[in-house]
Amino acid sequence: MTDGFHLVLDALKLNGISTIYGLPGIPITDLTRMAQAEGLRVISFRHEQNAGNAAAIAGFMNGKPGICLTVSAPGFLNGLTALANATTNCWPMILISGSSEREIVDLQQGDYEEMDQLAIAKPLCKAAFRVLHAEDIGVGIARAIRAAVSGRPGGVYLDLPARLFAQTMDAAEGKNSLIEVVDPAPRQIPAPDAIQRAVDLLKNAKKPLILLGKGAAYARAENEIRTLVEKSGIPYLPMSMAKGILPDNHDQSAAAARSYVLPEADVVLLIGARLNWLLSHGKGKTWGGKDAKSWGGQRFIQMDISPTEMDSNVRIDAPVVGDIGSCVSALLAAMGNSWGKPSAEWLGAIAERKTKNIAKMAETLAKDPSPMNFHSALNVVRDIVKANPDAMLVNEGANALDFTRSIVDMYKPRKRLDVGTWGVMGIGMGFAVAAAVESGQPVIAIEGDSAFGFSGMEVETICRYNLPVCVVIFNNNGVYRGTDKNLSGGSDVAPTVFVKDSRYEKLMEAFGGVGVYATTPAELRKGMEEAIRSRKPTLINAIIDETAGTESGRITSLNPAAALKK
Ligand code: ADP
Ligand code: TPW
Repeated sequence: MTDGFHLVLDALKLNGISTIYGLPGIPITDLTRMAQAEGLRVISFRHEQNAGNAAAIAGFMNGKPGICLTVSAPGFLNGLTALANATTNCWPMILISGSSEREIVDLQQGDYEEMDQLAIAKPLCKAAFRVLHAEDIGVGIARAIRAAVSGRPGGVYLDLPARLFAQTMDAAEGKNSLIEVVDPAPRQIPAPDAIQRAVDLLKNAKKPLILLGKGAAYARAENEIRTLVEKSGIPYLPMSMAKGILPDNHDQSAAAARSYVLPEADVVLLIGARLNWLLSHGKGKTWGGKDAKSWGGQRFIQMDISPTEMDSNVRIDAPVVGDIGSCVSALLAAMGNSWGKPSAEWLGAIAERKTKNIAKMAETLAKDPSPMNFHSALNVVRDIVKANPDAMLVNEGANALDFTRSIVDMYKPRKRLDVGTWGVMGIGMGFAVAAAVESGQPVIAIEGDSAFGFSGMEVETICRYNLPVCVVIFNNNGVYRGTDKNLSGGSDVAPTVFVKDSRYEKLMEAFGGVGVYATTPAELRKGMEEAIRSRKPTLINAIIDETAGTESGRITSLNPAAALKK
């Protein structure tokens, strides 16, 4: 005989899933024990949101669903933020939660941790399923996997009521009921006429630009993209998590001339990037429009697996629907050797801005103020990442995020993991754990002090599994900075201000890791080098000038009060 517990685990294993991120309790404690016994790796967290974030980013890194396992109602809800975030970012993840007895939940009779979890999950994820009978476990898991990874990837909720686990069935029948999913994320080949439209636009472009998004990183299409970029000679801009698809020091990167190329480009090829708020919705002043809402005159080609993404913000003249690898390959085949290089005038103007901006940045980075500021600290991080291009970089905060993104070059794809489409705080330690577990590489987490607080307790998890994670907290005594004043003049500090000179490094020491208190770039460098060399869990409390940050980092203008000030 077999039972629900084992059928769930066997179905996961059959589909190549080897790690579960979760937090035990009724009704899934035994499932976590049995999972370990069956050879799965179970990474047990201190809060489900962090386990969920770990599963989500494992999905991004591997292109197969990361699994988060939680208890019912409150545990499920704690995991749900991560599930919604995974869906928003188009990352495949499956949140599996135990749930209470259906009959009692549906009559609202007050069961232990009673909640109609399936109904609550549905609007927040790509698909949601419940399995009531042991013989359906195979189908339930197959459907969850397909829903998570096919087409536009996303989060899937799988509801497993407590009673399911103890159901038994004949072992051979059970085995036969499981499904090994064949081709879970089928390639989607773009239509030839769609490619032709893209070719026509590109051939007539005077100032073409390629924009790479994290969908392109997810699609593992770096080889095709490199060929496209280099054969076409077209300058490109990487979105945050697309950094490293091509190395950031590539000649054709226009990142250092972003504010010049966006308004100037005439044809823009979007590859796995949405025209959402992060790209000013494809219009307005960023794009050369005359006011906040007007079109800048660009013609867009968009490569994306989701047909309904097209025209979501501005007109897409050449929609190319398919997986990125297939789309880029088809474009390359259609162009053959007929690429003419973009005009010397366009490339020259970009090069000129790049050179100027890079020189300006080098000057800023070379300064050594006391206390440290974001630049002098990031100058160190930049060197360390350059020397360790295989290391994973996790990044959250406001200023800590924006400055790291623009200063720290990435050299390989899918190494930079950050706050993504929502700009959500709290991904830090969950991402760091998964980054270490999934890659085996050292992890550097650059964290604002506020951002770190959302998941800080997972430093115990990092120590427990002895993960090679180096957390660097840019400590400027608060959210954005530490200098706000209470407008009432009362004795409470302002809402953005924390305890001054907090000793975050002692948190890591509390669990046996290494704590470093760094007030100079040299101390920061030494701490990071040692962390990478030793692979010991390390937390560096990097003291940053508390006046250094700006409100909301680069997105100050999104604060409603900014409109009042205009
Ligand atoms: P960024 O934030 O980097 O700009 P987005 O998350 O906005 O990127 O966009 C990613 C896009 O990539 C989504 O529209 C998604 O549908 C698309 N996408 C994800 N995976 C693939 C894939 N394998 N092939 C094609 N498009 C994909
Ligand atoms: C779940 C709002 C955006 S950035 C940030 C908050 C609270 C922290 C900024 O301070 P930090 O970084 O981390 O110290 P720095 O370098 O600027 O000093 N809750 C969630 N998500 C978001 N985005 C917020 C709140 C926010």
